Amino acid sequence: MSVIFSGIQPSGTLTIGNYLGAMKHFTELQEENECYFCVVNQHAITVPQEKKALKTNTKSLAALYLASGIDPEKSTLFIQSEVAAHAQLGWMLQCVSYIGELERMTQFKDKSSGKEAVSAGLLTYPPLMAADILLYGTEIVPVGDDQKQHIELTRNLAERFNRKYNDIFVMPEPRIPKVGARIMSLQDPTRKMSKSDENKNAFISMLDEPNTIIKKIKRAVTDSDGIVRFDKENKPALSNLLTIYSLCSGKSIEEIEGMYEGKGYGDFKAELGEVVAETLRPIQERYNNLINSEELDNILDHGAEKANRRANKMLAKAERAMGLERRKR
Ligand code: ATP
Ligand code: LTN
Repeated sequence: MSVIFSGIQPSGTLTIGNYLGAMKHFTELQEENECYFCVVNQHAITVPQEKKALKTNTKSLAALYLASGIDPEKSTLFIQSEVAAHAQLGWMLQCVSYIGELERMTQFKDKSSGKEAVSAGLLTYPPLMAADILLYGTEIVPVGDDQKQHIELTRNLAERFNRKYNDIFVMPEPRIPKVGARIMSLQDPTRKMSKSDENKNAFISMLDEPNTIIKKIKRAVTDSDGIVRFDKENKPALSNLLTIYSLCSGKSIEEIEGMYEGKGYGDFKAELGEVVAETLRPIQERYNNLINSEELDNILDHGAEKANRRANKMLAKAERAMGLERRKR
């Protein structure tokens, strides 16, 4: 039994990239482990968010966790801002971080490039993420490929803190899926699918209607040779669609290539649309039952209580180690 922690930002409606790269794997892990799943709303405000949308997206993400199979009896599901220890330890870890190492983070470079105003929070995002992870004694962090660098930094900060103050933090390991760790944009296969993409045709949202899904896949960019074959180098767009097909249907890539031998992209795309819509259908049904229910609020209240209890213990240890506590608690 290991301690597992992961977080997702409520910065829009989740895409099938978030689902196939991260969320889908959370439900498997909760059977055997002690799991914490978090809606990281304090991470979302590192870039401008509209107040009403942030509130809606926060609840919607919590409902999607549950709809995709997170069981509140087995896992702790909570909202980051409802557990103050995250911001508290986050600050302490900012003071252990160097500006240079934060400036080297790819996500910071991507999200700040070309922007006129960049918040200080966007730069100090990784120590807050490190706090999320380290507060629970986390051993495994299931994430998509893009988060590898942040987990490496978390390990460096934990090691630095342990060496300098006291050996209190557990070293976390990333768990990145072999297939689906980086689902690409449907409009530009060189960029990852992102829920904050301005072009809505670039991603499939987990709450898109079947017709929208089918349309978006029809419009997805391909290439001109008309052969359904996996070749990441030379056919990145087709390879991305094949990956999505395989993960949603449970069929192997070779099997799918065989099914479409001698057929064009039209048939392949139409059937892929159906397969994706069918994967999301039961999740959307459960989501619709949950989104306005009192049950959702009760689960989140209970989750925050459990997370606070656990996180405050590690926070007290860290404060003691740094000399921030006046009296022994
Ligand atoms: P944004 O698009 O707003 O920057 P994001 O989708 O990149 O957000 P999160 O919502 O916080 O970021 O990501 C949640 C999880 O989904 C993380 O584990 C991340 O690695 C994973 N993830 C994000 N995009 C993809 C993708 N295209 N393919 C696979 N996994 C992904
Ligand atoms: N940085 C992540 C979201 C995130 C996270 C976490 C993931 C915040 N805190 C803790 C795993 C563990 C992202 O942008 N996808």
